[in-house]
Amino acid sequence: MEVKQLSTFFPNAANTYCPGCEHGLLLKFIGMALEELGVVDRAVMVGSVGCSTLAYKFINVDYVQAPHGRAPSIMQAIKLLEPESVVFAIQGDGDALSIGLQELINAANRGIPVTVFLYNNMVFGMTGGQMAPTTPNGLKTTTTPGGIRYKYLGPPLDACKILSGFDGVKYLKRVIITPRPIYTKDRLMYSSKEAIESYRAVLNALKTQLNGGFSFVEFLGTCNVNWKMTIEESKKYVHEVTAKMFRPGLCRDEFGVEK
Ligand SMILES: Cc1ncc(C[n+]2csc(CCOP(=O)(O)OP(=O)(O)O)c2C)c(N)n1
Ligand code: SF4
Repeated sequence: MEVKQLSTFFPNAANTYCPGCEHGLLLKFIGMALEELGVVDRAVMVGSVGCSTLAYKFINVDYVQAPHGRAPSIMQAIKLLEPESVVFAIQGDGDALSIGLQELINAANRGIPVTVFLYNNMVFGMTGGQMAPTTPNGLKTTTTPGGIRYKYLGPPLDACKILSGFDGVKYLKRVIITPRPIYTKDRLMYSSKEAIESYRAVLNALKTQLNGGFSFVEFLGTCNVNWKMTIEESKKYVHEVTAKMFRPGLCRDEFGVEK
């Protein structure tokens, strides 16, 4: 079978994400969606800070690096200067919901048509697994080695709940990007359902931007290295713990792009 090389990516770039991480999957879905929509030539990625920044090594589209948490502000500026551009960022949960929450909220309130893809792995991944505003009760992090306790730190921030309060947001969805482990009699396999749903969410978010609306998708992913889990354990964790806390689903589709 011939494997088609996506023109959105530099050929032969070596993968620098950790094995088992879904950051690379998300980037691939974005490239596929840009090609399907025929907008690679006018795509601009704004790099946030965190492991999503590694994308600049792979994706062959215009790229602007923002300071930590400031991607939504840079995205709005690009869109206002170049209205024909298709502007997106992948933000980590630490980037978007801690240092950058103010920028995100103001972007959602204004509703300038740009797209934020949130990769929620519930820790600060790139810097070594510190607690994030999304860390669940019990998960041990490098800054909370005994595990988070809501009693002292409060419950995790829910991005979709926050953004659903802003009329500027025209497409709002949470999906699981982590493949579910499937145990058969003699082997471990992984479900492809999550990949299909994640790809559709990427496509629909970009379609919303092309229709003139602000779009936001949260992807529930892993960081097995910092969670100190095997790849298999981390993927189970997302399905058994994360998805019960951050419920996947469509919150808003104002332009009906899901139909
Ligand atoms: C102003 C500023 N403060 C701190 C940092 C250090 N820093 C780099 S990546 C990062 C955490 C990113 O975590 P997250 O956004 O959750 O992304 P992940 O790496 O988990 O995908 C931090 C705090 C920085 N680069 N700039
Ligand atoms: S540190 Fe975590 S989020 Fe970053 S590439 Fe590795 S597994 Fe992925």
